Amino acid sequence: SSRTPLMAGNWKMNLDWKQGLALVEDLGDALKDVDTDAVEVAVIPPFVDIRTVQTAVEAGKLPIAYGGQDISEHESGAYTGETSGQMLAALGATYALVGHSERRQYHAETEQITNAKVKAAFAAGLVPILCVGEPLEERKAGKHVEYTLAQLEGGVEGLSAEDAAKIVIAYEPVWAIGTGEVATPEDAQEVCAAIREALRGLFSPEVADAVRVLYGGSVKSSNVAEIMGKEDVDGALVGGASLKADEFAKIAGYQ
Ligand code: G2H
Repeated sequence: SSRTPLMAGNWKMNLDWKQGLALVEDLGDALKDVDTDAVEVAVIPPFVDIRTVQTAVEAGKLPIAYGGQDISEHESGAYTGETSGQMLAALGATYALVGHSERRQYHAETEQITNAKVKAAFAAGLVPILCVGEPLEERKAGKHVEYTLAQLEGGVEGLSAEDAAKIVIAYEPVWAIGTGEVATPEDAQEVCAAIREALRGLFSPEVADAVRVLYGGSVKSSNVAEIMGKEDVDGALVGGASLKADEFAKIAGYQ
């Protein structure tokens, strides 16, 4: 396809600024062998590490994009603890992660909130990476596609086709996150294809063709190639395995 693969490393709540700096330096070296024109590489660090990433990128030491793990649905003002899209954009960020299952689970993020955050990201000139995916019970009940598509529809509601064509969707089955349990490539393909098909109906064939759909959940260098071999999987959202420079560079260079 004409979609450039995206390998995004979600550091989650790991690495203080010194550890973040060390990883940024290691990553600069480790990525030297990776063709970063053929695959887009991004990191999604804690907010306190973003300035470090920006500095390395601006110095030409790190050929990657970056983003925030969350974004406020509000523009600015009295929202203690929140980070606005404008603040992320001013740091040179490209992406904002929205609706990660850990946010949905521990911070009660509803579809209404993820939709507001998706819109806040676009309003600030950022690209939202909207995470969707089913818990184990839905998978066992055979309702995983239905459940995931409901999250997708809620998250993209009211978007223009122009914005929708830029969004990134990350399919992360909750039972495969940080558990070492990886969805099979066929599982990933089934839902990623269903997401693309849904986008066709919600927007247009052009939007469906343009949107990158990532898989996330225990992706490692040893399993990334077979997952990436699937037609509708356009990249990976990588958690644990993105905290080591060599491992993340191997994932990015899966080709
Ligand atoms: C899923 C993923 C990255 P991990 O949350 O967002 O994490 O690769 O550790 O399962």
